[in-house]
Amino acid sequence: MEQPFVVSEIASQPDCWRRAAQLFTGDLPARTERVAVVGCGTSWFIAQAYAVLRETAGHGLTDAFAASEFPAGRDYDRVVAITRSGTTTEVLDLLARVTTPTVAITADPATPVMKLADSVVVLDFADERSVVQTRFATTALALLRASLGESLESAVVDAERALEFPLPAELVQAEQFTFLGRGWTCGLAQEAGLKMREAACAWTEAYPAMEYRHGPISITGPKRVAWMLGEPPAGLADDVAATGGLFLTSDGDPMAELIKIQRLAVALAQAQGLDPDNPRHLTRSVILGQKAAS
Ligand code: F1P
Repeated sequence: MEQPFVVSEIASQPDCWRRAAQLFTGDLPARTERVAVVGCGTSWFIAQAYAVLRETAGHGLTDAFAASEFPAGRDYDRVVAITRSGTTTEVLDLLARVTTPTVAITADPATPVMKLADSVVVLDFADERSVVQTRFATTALALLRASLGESLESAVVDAERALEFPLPAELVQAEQFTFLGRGWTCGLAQEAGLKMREAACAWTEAYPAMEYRHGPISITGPKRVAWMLGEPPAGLADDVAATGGLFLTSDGDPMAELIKIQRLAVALAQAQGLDPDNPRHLTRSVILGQKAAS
């Protein structure tokens, strides 16, 4: 049987991140600019991760919004739009509407975003055949992390390890997954949950880790997983163990941890006979007619 495209796309992430880390980032926001980052679906979750990283690194106020929820009347110096396809309606509508200078990150230089954004960073080498985004999303984040002065070297090494990591049988047999994050990894946790829903129709949830005890813990139990991206809060592992659920975490780069989850999503899809490249009801991008867009 032929491998789905997503398998080789997942495997190419270390190379893509290396390449992204070497790109010119002068078109991306400069220090002190007040920035809004927007996207839809996966791209929104990457926007969330970047927003926290940029602000925490002291580069200036950074907010993330679903493109459809961009607040009217806010004063930003720059809008950063993330869109693999370059065709997502809500993103294009926003770019056409705002008077703030804009920059887009896309995979496809033959799409409308090229004209609608004031400047564009093209990551065509990270484009994908699978509807489900993996490498474009993490490569965009690698680029954004590099633009903040971060070295991606150890992330790349961790990513290579994550590709070899044997997925434990109890993970493949689990019936529910809760992904947890703190700071910038809250966006990654959301992306992890989305990946498993899209590719494997899995029951997943995602929360900031400290919110887990405020209700979501009721879901965890035997055959269910709580998976922390990044460093767990004190006592969380014990709290999950007390439910009978499986707690997972690692010291590696959280983007590498996401790779393990992408691989699990593919494994779960294949175990059910699903095509992880083409999830049901999903298209490469959402292009709305005029009525639905308003
Ligand atoms: C955004 C997106 C994807 C989702 C699906 C529909 O696409 O919401 O995250 O998986 O493919 O489109 P884009 O704006 O980044 O191309």
